[in-house]
Amino acid sequence: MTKKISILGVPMDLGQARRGVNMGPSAIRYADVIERLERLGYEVADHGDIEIGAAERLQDPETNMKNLKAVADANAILESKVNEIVKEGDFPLVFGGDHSIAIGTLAGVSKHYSNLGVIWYDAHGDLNIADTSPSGNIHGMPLAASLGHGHPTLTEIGGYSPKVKHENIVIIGARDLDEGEKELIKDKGIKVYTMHEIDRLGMTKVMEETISYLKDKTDGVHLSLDLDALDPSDCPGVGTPVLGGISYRESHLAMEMLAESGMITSAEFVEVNPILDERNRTAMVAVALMGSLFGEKLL
Ligand code: 6HN
Ligand code: MN
Ligand code: MN
Ligand code: MN
Repeated sequence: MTKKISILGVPMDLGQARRGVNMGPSAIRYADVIERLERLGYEVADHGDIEIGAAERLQDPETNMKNLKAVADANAILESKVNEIVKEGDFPLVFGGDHSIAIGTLAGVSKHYSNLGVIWYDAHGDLNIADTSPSGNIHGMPLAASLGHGHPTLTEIGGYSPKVKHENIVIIGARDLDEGEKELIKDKGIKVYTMHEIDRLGMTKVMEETISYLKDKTDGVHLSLDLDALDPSDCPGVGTPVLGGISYRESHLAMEMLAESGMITSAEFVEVNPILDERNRTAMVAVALMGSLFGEKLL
């Protein structure tokens, strides 16, 4: 991993319905992320927050998506900022905001790799398109959009599509998938470790398999970590909590194994909503996981 980390905050809350997730980047900074990473020997540059437009009053009648234009505009800006960071040779570390921002992060990163891998650590698949979405919320669509599925306003951000191939992604922690998402997973043979596999195999095996699945066929790997992958008892501050999630300890182990693999080239931590949280706990978990991802050791 490079020794320079560039942080970008994306106070996006237009990809879903619960206000407060726009304060995620502040909550993560308040949990002393910069100090934590600096202690590990990194040079950390905080590029501040991207500006997010206003919510649209009406759901787009044609597409059934909420705030399509504002979400797309912010993601286009995010794409160019992330692109610059990668060009500089720095490690892009993005703080959300809701998960719709993964569209822009991946658009900015993927043009620098011919075979980008993605680890999608999430209770959800985020594989909806407007037609399969039960909510019209774009935060349920970013992985589909990055694979080239859905509305061109989302798939074409950065001017190219797709950003990632179906065989280069691994979803970890899934336990709430919509029907259309399940079909896409089966149809394309997408690699998914649901909670069932995590219980059955244990996190060690899941991460060993994930790392060897991606290692030889990718030239970079992006980690997109939605805090709702973790159990709500560890991370209550998320907009779409789902019971029966990955524990804090298992997540630490997963991050430590990714650190050892040396394969992660960019990362984002999303869906931290301090309004729904208990004493900033979810942001603190996010920062602790970042510590492990960047090589923190207990001894
Ligand atoms: N997230 N599958 C549901 C939907 O509305 O499409 C939930 C999506 C949650 C998205 O947590 O990033
Ligand atoms: Mn998500
Ligand atoms: Mn590419
Ligand atoms: Mn989720």
